[in-house]
Amino acid sequence: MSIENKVTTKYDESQIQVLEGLEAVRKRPGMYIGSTGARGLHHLVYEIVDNSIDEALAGYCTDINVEILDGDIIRVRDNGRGIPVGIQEKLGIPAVTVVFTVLHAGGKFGGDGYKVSGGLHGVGASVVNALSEWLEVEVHKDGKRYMQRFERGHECAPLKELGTTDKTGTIVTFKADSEIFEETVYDFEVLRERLRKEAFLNAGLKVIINDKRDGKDEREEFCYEGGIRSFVEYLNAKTEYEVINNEVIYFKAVGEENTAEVAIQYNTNYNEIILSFANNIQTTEGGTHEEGFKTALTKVFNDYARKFNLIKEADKKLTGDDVREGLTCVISVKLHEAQFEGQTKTKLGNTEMRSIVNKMVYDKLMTFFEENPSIARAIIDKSLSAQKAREAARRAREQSRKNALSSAISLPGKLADCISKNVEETEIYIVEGDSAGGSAKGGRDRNYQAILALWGKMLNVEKAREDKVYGNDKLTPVIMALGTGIGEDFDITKLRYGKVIIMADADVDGSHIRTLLLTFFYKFMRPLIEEGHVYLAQPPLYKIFKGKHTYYAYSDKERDEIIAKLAEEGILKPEIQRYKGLGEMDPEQLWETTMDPERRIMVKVEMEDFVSTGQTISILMGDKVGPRREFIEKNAKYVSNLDI
Ligand code: TTJ
Repeated sequence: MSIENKVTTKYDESQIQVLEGLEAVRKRPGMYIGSTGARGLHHLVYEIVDNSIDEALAGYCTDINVEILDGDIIRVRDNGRGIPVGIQEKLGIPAVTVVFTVLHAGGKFGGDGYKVSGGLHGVGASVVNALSEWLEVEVHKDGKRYMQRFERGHECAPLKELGTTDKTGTIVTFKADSEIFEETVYDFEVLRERLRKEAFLNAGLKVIINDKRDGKDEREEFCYEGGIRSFVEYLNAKTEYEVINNEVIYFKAVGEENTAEVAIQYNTNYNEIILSFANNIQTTEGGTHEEGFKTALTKVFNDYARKFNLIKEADKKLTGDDVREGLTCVISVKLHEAQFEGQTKTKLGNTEMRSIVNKMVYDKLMTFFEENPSIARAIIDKSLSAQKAREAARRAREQSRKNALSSAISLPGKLADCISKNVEETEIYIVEGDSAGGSAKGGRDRNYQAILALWGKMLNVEKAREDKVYGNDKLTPVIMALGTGIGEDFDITKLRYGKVIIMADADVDGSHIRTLLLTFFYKFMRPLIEEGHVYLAQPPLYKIFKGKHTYYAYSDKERDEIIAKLAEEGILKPEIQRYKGLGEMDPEQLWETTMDPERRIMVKVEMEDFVSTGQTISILMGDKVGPRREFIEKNAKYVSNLDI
C-alpha cells in the first residue's frame, strides 16, 4: 500500500492545527530559537544535528556530516536508522511528516524515550522547518528511499517513495528564511567549534564539517576516542601555558540510572576553565554536578595537604578559588529527566547529581593522589601559591579601599560624567584613545551619557592575578568610574551606569582592547555581564553619500545593498568613505551613527560569548540590539537615511 492511500480525512483537521502551530513559530521566532540574529541562525543547524546525535547516543549512528552549500544552504546527513515513515496513528500522516510539521514532535514519536535532551534544545525539527524558506528531508530505510519537501513549513506534496537504496540514514537540507533572519550567512568557525564539541562529548562519533561555498572545499573531520579526556587536552593545548599533570586525570562512575564523568588537567595559568554538561547540553550556569565537583575538589586538597603536612598553620585552608587556579576540567553527566533551571535554563537542578559527583570525585581523586604523590604535590603546590597570591590581593584591596576613602572625589580625571544619577537611563562609553574620546565627549548627550577615555597599554588580566589589577593605571579609572569594586568586593548595587558600552575601532587594535576589557569584566565583574549591562558599540564601516543624501553602512553587505538601492533610484556613483577609526568621525557623526539610542546598533555581550570557546573570548555570536534592527526588518534590509 502506498503512503498516499493511507491519508484519511483526519489529514485536513490535523493539517490546520499543524499550520497554526508553525505560524506561531514564524510570528514569534525568538520564543523558539532565542533570537533572529546570528545566534538564532546557527541554532537552526544545532537543532537538526541534535537529532542525529540522539540517534548516535542510542547506538545506531556512527557518522554525521554537515555541509554548508552555496546560498548558505545547510545539509545534514547521518547513517542512523532513518526517521520512521510509517503512518502515525493519531494524525494519520507519516511519522517523518509529523516530525517536521508538528511542534515538539522531535524525537518523541518512538516512545522509547532515549531522547534525554532538554533546556533550550530539542525544540525540534518543526521549528527549523517553519523558519526555513524551504526544507527537504530524505530518508533511507528498509531498502527504500523517501523524500518530502516543505516551504516555510508547508508541505509541498505528501511523502514520496523514490526507489531503492542499500543504506539507512537521514538527510536534511534547508535554507534559512531571510524574511525571518537578519543574518543568513553561516560562520564556518562557529559551526566547526560546535561540532568539535559534539564530537568530544560523544567519544568515537565521527563528525565532518565541510564548507563548500564559493568553490571552496574546507573540510574538517572530528573523532575523539578519548572523549572528554581529549576535550581537556585540546583546551589546554590551545593555551600557551604548560600543563602540570601530563596525563589527564579521568574518572567515570556508571550507575543504573545515570553516568558521571570528569576529566581534569592543571596548567600554569591563573584561570580556571570548568565546562559542564548534562545529557550533552552545556550547563553554562552550572548546577548540582558542578557544585558536587567543586566541594569534593576543595575537600580532597585540604584533607591531603593536612595529612601530609603541606599546610602547617592550624587555621589555614585552601579555598575553592585556590584549588581551581590553573584547572581545566570537563564534567559530563547523563541522567533521566534532567531538570534545567536558572535564567537561561542551563543550570542542572537534579539534587542526586550533587552527591553522585561529589562522592566519585572525592574517593577517586583522593586515591589517585595517594597513589601518585609527585603529581599530587605539583598540583597542590600550585594551590598553595594561589593562596599566597590571594593574601597579597587582600592586602592590595585593603590598601585601595583606604586610598578611595582618603581621596575626596574618587572619580578618575578622564571621566566626563553625565548629569543624571539614575542607572535606569545612564550610560558610560569606554573609549580608546584621546581623539575618539574627544569626539565622543563632543557628540554625547551629557544628560545621561558619560565618557571615559582610556589610553596607554592595557593590562592583560588573563595573565595576571588579582593583586596586579589594583593600582593598574589603565584599569583603576574603569573600576572607579563604575563604582562597583571588583572580585570579592564587587557590589552591583553600587553600579553608577545602567549600560557599560565599549566603543573601539573596528580594526585589530580595537578588537584587542575589546577583548582585554571583556576579559577583565568576565574575571572581576562577572555579574555585570550576567545581568546584561555590557554592550559593544558598533560604529559604521562606510559612509555613502551623494549630494545631500548620506547613508551609513555597518557591513560590506549593507554597503552593497545601499549602493544597489540608490542605483534603482537613479543615483549612480555615490562617494564611499571607509572609516578607518572612530577618530575620523566628528562629534556630530559619532552621535548620529553610534551613540544616539534612536539610531545606533549595539551588541549585547552575554555569558555564552565567553564559555563557548573556553579560553579565548569570542564575540562573534553577539546579537545586535537597537532600533535599527527593527528598522532593517521592516524595510527589507534597507538602511535609514540619516539625512532627514
Ligand atoms: C527513531 O526511532 C526509530 C528509528 O529511527 C529513529 C530516528 O528517528 N532516527 C533518526 C532521526 N536518525 N536521524 C534522525 C534525524 C536526522 C536529521 C538530520 C534530522 C532529523 C529531524 C532527524
